[in-house]
Amino acid sequence: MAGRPHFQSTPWTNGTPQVSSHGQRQQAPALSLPISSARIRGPAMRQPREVTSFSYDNNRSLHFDDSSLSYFYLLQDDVTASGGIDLSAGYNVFKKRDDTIDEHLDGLLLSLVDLEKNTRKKTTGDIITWRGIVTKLLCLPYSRNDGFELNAVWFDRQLFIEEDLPYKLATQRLPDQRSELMSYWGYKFEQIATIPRQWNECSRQEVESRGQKPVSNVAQYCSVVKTGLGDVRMVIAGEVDCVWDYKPDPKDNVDNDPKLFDNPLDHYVELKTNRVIQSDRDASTFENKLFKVWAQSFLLGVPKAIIGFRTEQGYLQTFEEFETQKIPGIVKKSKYSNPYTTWDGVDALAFLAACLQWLKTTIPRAEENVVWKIRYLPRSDYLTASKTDQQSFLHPGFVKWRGEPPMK
Ligand code: 0WD
Ligand code: CA
Repeated sequence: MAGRPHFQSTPWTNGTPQVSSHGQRQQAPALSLPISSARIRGPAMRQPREVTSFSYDNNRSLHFDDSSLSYFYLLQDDVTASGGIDLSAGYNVFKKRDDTIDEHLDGLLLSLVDLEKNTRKKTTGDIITWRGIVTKLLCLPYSRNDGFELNAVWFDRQLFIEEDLPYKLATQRLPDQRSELMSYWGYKFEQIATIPRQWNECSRQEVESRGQKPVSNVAQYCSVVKTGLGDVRMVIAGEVDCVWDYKPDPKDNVDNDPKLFDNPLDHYVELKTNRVIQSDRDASTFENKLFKVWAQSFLLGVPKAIIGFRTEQGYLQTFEEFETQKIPGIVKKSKYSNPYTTWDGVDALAFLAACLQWLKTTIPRAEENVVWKIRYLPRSDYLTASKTDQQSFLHPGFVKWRGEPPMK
């Protein structure tokens, strides 16, 4: 599959008339990417590689270490014996992060400053962003109902992309009580399925009382990964829920020999909850969700997802492991897959490759510090790019660091 990307003949840009899916000619907006046809088939993939990691503590302070990394610990017997673990427990004392605070790319950029101070090397890559943003782009061909806006800026010959939080806040559906509770179940599951250090380093008390403390989504552990698709190299950071067993210490690790290298990414696990599957409809909904789990985990090189299945009332009944690389096949083969929304991982990646290439080549790289807006309007077929007069959103500490002579 790897090798020279094949460019689809459909041009992407500059008001070129596009043939819509109905065969009618439509005028594309300026600087736009047609989502239904933009593809680079069989793009070369780079194996994701962790370059650093960082943690937010329970007060949302940043630490350039693995202090908020969790370890998976959940026994099926414990789940079964309890007759179902109540995931609503402690909802009234949930410590929820204020998601109206705009953090831009701050955690990621400051972790790069820390890394680069230590290595004395600039972190290479064309695009630097959060994993969640790339997940949105990867899923876009199959996920057309929600609009979004991104801000993008070239700086120091790299393209930085963030989500526009004011747009997100202004357009997101106000969560009703039930969806607030359901999202709490996800965090509660993370809490009861993990411990703060390896099992043999935790006291029995810490292990057994892990479900008693208030749930918080303030602390997070993030991995920063170099990866790439087609001609575009990326540095992406994403939250990692836990490790399966342990995280290899880079100091003890051999990374110049692939046979001896204990890759930290191989140990990571994504946690999710889903309702227990009782009907074809449940199965079809679950398979759509699995595809998003695949997209999210695949981008960061997370090999495993563990899904906690809960009842309609939020009682955890069981959990199951899914290997990330097997998910597209599972969804494709399943007789439950909804014929109207057949996901295709290969096609989604072909779109992402075209999309990244479009971003890299459309936003003028000579115009450093000019903020561009990337827009997707709900149900439209285009991603558009336009120039703004907004101020750059890059953290001043990062800008200052990159401006210092030793980095050049
Ligand atoms: O442009 C920005 N300012 C963005 C910042 C866009 C996307 C994410 N972020 C932030 C997140 O708050 C987080 O600190 O980046 C960091 C890493 O995020 P990510 O891994 O790129 O985000 P994503 O892949 O969308 O989500 C992963 C997890 C979620 O878990 P589930 O199981 O639902 O995928 O990150 C958490 C959430 O647990 N998360 C959040 N938690 C609280 N508030 C938020 C949020 N706004 N967004 C993601
Ligand atoms: Ca999760």
